Amino acid sequence: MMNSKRILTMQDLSCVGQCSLTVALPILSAHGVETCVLPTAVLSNHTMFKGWSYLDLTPEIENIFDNWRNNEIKFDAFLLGYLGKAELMDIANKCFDGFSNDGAPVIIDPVFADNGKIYTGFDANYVANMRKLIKRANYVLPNITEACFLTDTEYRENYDEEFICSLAKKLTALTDGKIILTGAEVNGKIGEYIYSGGKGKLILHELLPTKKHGTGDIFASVFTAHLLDGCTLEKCCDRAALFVRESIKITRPEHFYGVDFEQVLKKK
Ligand code: PXL
Repeated sequence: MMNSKRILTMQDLSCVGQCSLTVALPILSAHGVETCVLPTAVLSNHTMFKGWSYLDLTPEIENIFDNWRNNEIKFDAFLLGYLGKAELMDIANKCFDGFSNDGAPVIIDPVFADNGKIYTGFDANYVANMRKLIKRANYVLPNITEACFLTDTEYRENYDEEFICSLAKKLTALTDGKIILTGAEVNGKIGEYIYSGGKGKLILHELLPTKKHGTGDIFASVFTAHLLDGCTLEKCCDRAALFVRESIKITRPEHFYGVDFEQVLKKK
């Protein structure tokens, strides 16, 4: 299907790491979406390595906005991932205010925690600002850990559908957007809990024995590509989860910092 949408994805550029922009850009482009980027920072590599350099691009963003304004550039959708600094959330709001075409959806993957822990470099202030930012989201895609932090709920290793549903309901106090809780592990499977219009639905897929870095960013990108194609939320999740599964399966076992998603993209 012809898709002439122009999306802006705002996240960091990790030079090495197969995450954030180096995932979103190829995946969205390959799905036929014109993909523009707003890099929030340049990192030598993502923060799961032993060390990294970090160039904050926040001071440049006003210049970028000035030029977009002068050139009358607008976007049909926004996908936000790892931002890096709390002050970027206000900037994100300015970006939606200034550069949205009518009805442009805002898709936010909060990206600040996983497996019960907040990522290095983030703190309670970042979470507090993210709580405010997701108010603007039409679609918000936290994992279970992020949903717990956002809703001040104690994280649990093991949970059931009722717990997931309670997280989704608590999130409705923070956003009117549709909620897609990702990485929900129940009954030996993994899936998403879609909560929209007061109704929740858990969809489950095969759970693979290995967890890999960057798969959340892949999920969000494939999800967004299908959303812009007009697919149902269920189909967006199914496609995104399948893409992640195929990426994990194809990845060389010795590859420690990401997944070989390029091999999956090549086959599409
Ligand atoms: O995949 C999420 C992500 C994105 N960008 C950077 C990260 C991480 C997760 O650790 O460190 C820089």
